[in-house]
Amino acid sequence: MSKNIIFSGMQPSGVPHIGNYFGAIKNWADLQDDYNCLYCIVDLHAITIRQDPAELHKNSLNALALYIAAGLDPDKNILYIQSHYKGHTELSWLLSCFSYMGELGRMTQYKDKSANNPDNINLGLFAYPTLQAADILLFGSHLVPIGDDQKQHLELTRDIATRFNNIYGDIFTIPEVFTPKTGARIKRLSDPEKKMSKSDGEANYVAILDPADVVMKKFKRAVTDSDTEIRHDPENKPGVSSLLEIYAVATGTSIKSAEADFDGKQYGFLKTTVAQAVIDNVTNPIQEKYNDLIKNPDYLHQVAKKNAEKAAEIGEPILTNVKKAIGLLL
Ligand code: AQP
Repeated sequence: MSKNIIFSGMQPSGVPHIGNYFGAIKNWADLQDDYNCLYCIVDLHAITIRQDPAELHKNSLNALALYIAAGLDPDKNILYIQSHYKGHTELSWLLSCFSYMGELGRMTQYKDKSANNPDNINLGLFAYPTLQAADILLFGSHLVPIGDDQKQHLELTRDIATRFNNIYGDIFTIPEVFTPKTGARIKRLSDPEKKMSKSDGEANYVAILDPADVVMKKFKRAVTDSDTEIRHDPENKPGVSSLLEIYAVATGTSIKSAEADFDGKQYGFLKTTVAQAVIDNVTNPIQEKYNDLIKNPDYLHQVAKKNAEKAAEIGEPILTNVKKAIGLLL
């Protein structure tokens, strides 16, 4: 029996951070043996915010190297760049005729990114969730592993697919969401009320490619509170709780046992221990492999090309079914 399909992606809008890793990439690696997985670098999503061309170009190939360095096997998974397979934009247009202005306008990400970029509230930013729906539905995906912030978009994908199926029959698979129990929303160290985000600038996030001393420095500056007790209480102690969560996901322990490890300890010790856990278990091992891979851009281009072809092999029959159902002349 063939395996169920997973689709997920990440924007090459900056160097990925530990939120992207714990919320998404780490879980992708954990799921790769049990599913047929497409893990995409969603460059078309990234350009909904103005990107520097040279940076975007560099970040796209670097993201591919990072996927592999983080444990995604390029022979087992379909690792590719979104713009290399035209099926994404083609299905996105078709689905835009089944996406309502009202529902797109209600998306939190649209509201946040519009507020942060008032001079560039473009159509692509508004239609971002329709392109995301196309990414997912194009491959008959069963499961979509994402961080918390993308749950609302996944709900919308399900609504669009259901709406389409109600009109034309069972064309789309309705995907399920997968979010990790811990690590689905890693907070900014400087402001633990907000989620860590690539677009906040590197000073505000712990990048997977930050050298060990930089990771340590960023954690040492983490905002905590004026109390002294180390316990998990997100409402009253967001900074300390966030550090405990990062420690738990970085070491593979539960929040309860993370709390026990720091019982009676001081905040300074908590910060440096969490930093060291991230360095030892995440950033250092990934960087070691990444630094090798990035020396060989030809190999990375080959992986991207071959895998975009594999994606098209899965996507084309589904795209054809959609066009037939709508009544386009083929
Ligand atoms: N802080 C986070 N904690 C846990 N998961 C997170 N993700 C993002 N931030 C966190 C998850 O990472 C995957 C890839 O995200 P993305 O690059 O497609 O876009 P995003 O969600 O908008 O992430 P960023 O870092 O905030 O990017 P920018 O600033 O460019 O918009 C997704 O599964 C996401 O949930």
